[in-house]
Parts: sequence; structure tokens; C-alpha cells
Amino acid sequence: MAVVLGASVLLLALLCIAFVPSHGALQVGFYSGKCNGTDVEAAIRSVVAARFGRDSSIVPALLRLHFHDCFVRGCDASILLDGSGTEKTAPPNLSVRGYDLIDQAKTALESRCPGVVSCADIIAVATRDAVVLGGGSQYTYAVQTGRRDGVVSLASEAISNLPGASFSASQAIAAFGAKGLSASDTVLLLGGHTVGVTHCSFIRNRLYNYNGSGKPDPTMDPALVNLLRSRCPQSSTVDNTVFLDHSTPSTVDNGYYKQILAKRGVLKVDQNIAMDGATNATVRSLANGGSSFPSLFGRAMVKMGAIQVLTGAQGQIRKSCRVVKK
Ligand code: HEM
Ligand SMILES: *[C@@H]1O[C@H](CO)[C@@H](O)[C@H](O)[C@H]1NC(C)=O
Ligand SMILES: *[C@@H]1O[C@H](CO)[C@@H](O)[C@H](O)[C@H]1NC(C)=O
Ligand SMILES: *[C@@H]1O[C@H](CO)[C@@H](O)[C@H](O)[C@H]1NC(C)=O
Ligand SMILES: CC(=O)N[C@H]1CO[C@H](CO)[C@@H](O)[C@@H]1O
Repeated sequence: MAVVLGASVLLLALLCIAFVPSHGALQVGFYSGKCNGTDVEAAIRSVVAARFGRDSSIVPALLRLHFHDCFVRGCDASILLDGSGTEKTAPPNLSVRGYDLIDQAKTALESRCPGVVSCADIIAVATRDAVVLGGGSQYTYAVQTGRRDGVVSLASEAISNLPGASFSASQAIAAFGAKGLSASDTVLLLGGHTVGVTHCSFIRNRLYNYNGSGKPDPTMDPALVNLLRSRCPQSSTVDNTVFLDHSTPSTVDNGYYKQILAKRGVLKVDQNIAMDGATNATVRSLANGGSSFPSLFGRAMVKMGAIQVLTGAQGQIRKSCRVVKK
């Protein structure tokens, strides 16, 4: 009996050690008191707010930048590194934007506390701020910080880790599952497509020659087919852009889910999650229960923001977000 009791006390003690947030874990407010009296998150927020005032497309830009960072080698700012053959040179990154805003925030912080704030955390904080600007205060979430910056960035890893526009729901679930995210996280995070645009090149097959049929994708509302065809001519050398959410293209809200239920998903993956039995119930409840989306989206963003992070003594804090510190 004593032995069993002793063993369970030991087990309990071990469990406690395992669950006490260690030096290496992400936490909310990691930078408080670490930047010479500067409120790090407030400094980032003011850079994002100033940009949003002139260009609200910073919201989709940062959402996609954060996603592409986290899915390739974890959220380690590897997407920001310049150089031949780095992640940002890979075709899936062709239209990723927002690099200059991250540089601007980094410069502001380096002038106040050099070598303290990681580029990976700037991406995560700035994205949260953008979501709130795009959706309203109910979209706020406590962002975790304490990430460190990586030193490796490979285009080949961007190509192999980022899901494709024509993925099915089950392919998307598998790709997200490989990052520790569930099917409902997949549905929630695809809700990022509530803002922003896609280039016609990603959807031309759905408009003109779906799966070699010579016809549009039958799962797309014919009225949307016509609308998109007018912006995306069949044989055009210009690659225009079209909105991803045709109800409220610049507002972070649950309109995306209502659109895809009405066969108005723009990318194939968007439409497919509304039809697949593994995801359709989640889509329906998010479309109908608008009030639950803000907090659930924030929770999923926190989960995405924790993918394979470097913490503690791992990695480094870059001086310039574009260059590995020697
Ligand atoms: C299966 C998963 C996903 C696929 C296949 C996918 C695919 C795409 C594609 C093809 C585009 C258009 C890019 C362009 O033409 O410039 C796009 C745009 C976008 N994606 Fe995704 N995406 C996925 C998940 C996500 C997630 C998880 C987020 C964020 C939480 C996200 C946020 C965005 C945003 C905001 C845009 C618009 C970018 C802009 O307007 O600049 N996507 N996505
Ligand atoms: C505070 O500012 C001084 C002078 O700019 C700088 O040398 C120092 O590293 C800063 N402290 C921190 C914690 O960044
Ligand atoms: C695409 O076409 C092939 C061959 O005609 C067919 O076997 C397949 O089921 C089609 N796929 C879809 C998604 O329509
Ligand atoms: C989801 O799809 C399955 C079949 O694929 C269907 O039986 C079910 O009724 C759908 N559920 C909802 C909530 O749409
Ligand atoms: C910002 C950036 O570096 N974009 C690159 C994305 O990838 C293509 C090639 O696939 C480059 O041409 C772009 O410059």
C-alpha cells in the first residue's frame, strides 16, 4: 500500500513538473517588462492600425503570412528570410504579402529593446491585431508569445507542406492533421478565407473545364460561375484577382460559411468542406451560429500559432527579419 501510495505521489509530482509552464513554453504576455518600459504588443498594434487605416488588405495579407509561416517548419519566421531557394521564393508564396509591415514593426522594436522580440512573435501578434481590425473587438484573443526565430528556410519545404487550392476536404484534414490540428480546426482556420482574394489561375478549371469535363464545376452556383468568368476570362494573359467571400469580402465574420453552404465557395477546398460528411456539420453550425465563430476562430489561431515553435534557448532573435543573425 505504502509503495503504491509512494509511487502515486511520485507520479503526481512528475505530472506537476510536466505541467508547470517551463521556461521554454509559449505564454500570454511573454514580453511584459522586457522592453525598457515599452509595451511590445501595443507597439506592434500601432504599426498594424496605421497600415490598416490606409490599406485594409493588410488583414488578409497577415492572415495568410502567418498560416504559411506556421505550416512550414513551424511558426519560426522562416518565411521572412531572403535569399535564393528560401520559402518565400516557392510558387505557393508567390502572392504572400505583408513582409514590409513586419520589417516596420521590427525596426520600431529594435530601436527600443534590441535583440528582444522575435520576428515569429511579431507575425503572430500583428495577425491577431489585424483580425480584430477586420472583425471587431469580439474577435480579440490572447495571443501567446515566446517564439524564437529559425535559421533554416527551404522552398522545397514550402512546396511539400502547403495545401493546394484544389485539395478535397479529406486532403485538407490530412494536411492539417499532420500539424496536430483537428478536422474542426481545419474548418475554423479555412474561415480565414472570409477576407482576401485569389488569383484566377487557382480557379480557372472550376469555371471552364472542371476535371476535363469542358464544363464548370457543378458544385458552384451558376450565378457565381458567371460573375467569376467576367473577372477571369478563359484565355487571358493577365491573372486577375477575385474575392474569396462574396458576401462581405473585407470583413472578418462567418459570412464565408454561409457562402459555401450556398455553393458559393471560390476555391475547390472551400466548397468541398461544405459538402464532405466529415466537415459539413461544423460548417453548418458556424454558418448558423454566428456568435460562436469569433472565439472559436481565436482559439484555432492560437493552436495554429503553436505549431512546432522554437522556444527557450532554441533558435535565435534576428536583428533583421530577412536575415539570419551570424
Ligand atoms: C487547405 C488549406 C488552404 C488552402 C488550400 C488555401 C489556399 C489559398 C489560395 C490558393 C489562396 C489564393 C492565393 C492567391 O491567389 O494569391 C489563398 C488566399 C488566402 N488564404 Fe488560404 N488556403 C488555405 C488555408 C488558409 C488558412 C488556414 C488561412 C488563415 C488562417 C488562410 C488565409 C488566406 C487568406 C487571408 C487569403 C487571401 C490573401 C490575400 O488576399 O492576399 N488560408 N489561400
Ligand atoms: C534599453 O535601452 C538601452 C539604450 O537604448 C539599451 O542599451 C538596452 O539594451 C535596452 N534594454 C533592453 C532590455 O533592451
Ligand atoms: C474526374 O474525372 C474522372 C475521369 O472521368 C472520374 O473518374 C472522377 O470521378 C472525376 N472526379 C471528380 C471529382 O469529378
Ligand atoms: C453531411 O453530409 C452527410 C452525407 O455526406 C449527410 O448525411 C448529412 O445530413 C450532412 N449533414 C449536415 C449537417 O449537412
Ligand atoms: C516575395 C517573393 O519572394 N515571391 C516569390 C515567390 O516565388 C516566385 C517563384 O516561384 C518568385 O518569382 C517570387 O519572387
